[in-house]
Amino acid sequence: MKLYYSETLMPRKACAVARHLRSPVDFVHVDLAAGEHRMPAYLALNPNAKVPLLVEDGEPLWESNAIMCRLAMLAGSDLWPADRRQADILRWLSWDGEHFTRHAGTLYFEHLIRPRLGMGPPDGETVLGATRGFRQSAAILERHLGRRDWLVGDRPTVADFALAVALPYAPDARIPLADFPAIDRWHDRLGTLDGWWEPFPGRG
Ligand SMILES: N[C@@H](CCC(=O)N[C@@H](CS)C(=O)NCC(=O)O)C(=O)O
Repeated sequence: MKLYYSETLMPRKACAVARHLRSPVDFVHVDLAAGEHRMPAYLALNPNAKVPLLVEDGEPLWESNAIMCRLAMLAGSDLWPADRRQADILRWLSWDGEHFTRHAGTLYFEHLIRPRLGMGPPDGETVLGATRGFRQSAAILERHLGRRDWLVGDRPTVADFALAVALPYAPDARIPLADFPAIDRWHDRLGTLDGWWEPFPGRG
């Protein structure tokens, strides 16, 4: 099984879960700056030209959330529990893509990726809109986490790995966490899990 990744946000979810579960994957680094994700051989596996990508028995699976779930299924892990909690997890994953990590991801892109790719300084309007959007969605998450340790049930699931994915970059990405102490504490809890802080394999 091969897990194609780069050291960026969405692959971080799949890599952290793979490391956490000690999944038997071969990590394959994709150099986005060199355009490796736009090569015909890669496009044949993922026509979206994006990472991450999991290839299992020759079958490609793209989308980071689907990959986390598949890795958990293969490991028989409760990160993707085989019961009604799945609907709740899907609720948070869907919400995350539209709200929380959508805005946090924009701040990550503006402050970290733009400079890395030589695309110039962050766009002020975009940063303003994303900061406002982040605060609105963070307020909802803050209320939810004020009453519990994990997003769904009493154990971590793929939903926690997904929603918190931008938080390790919060200081540099100027993600305003200081006003959201329950989110901050939840992120500290995630930090105690194997794989969270070192999701990517060393590349010698
Ligand atoms: N919805 C996809 C998004 C994947 C994605 O946007 N990946 C970025 C890296 S974080 C990428 O491959 N960017 C390369 C490009 O757009 O050229 C997922 O969650 O897997």
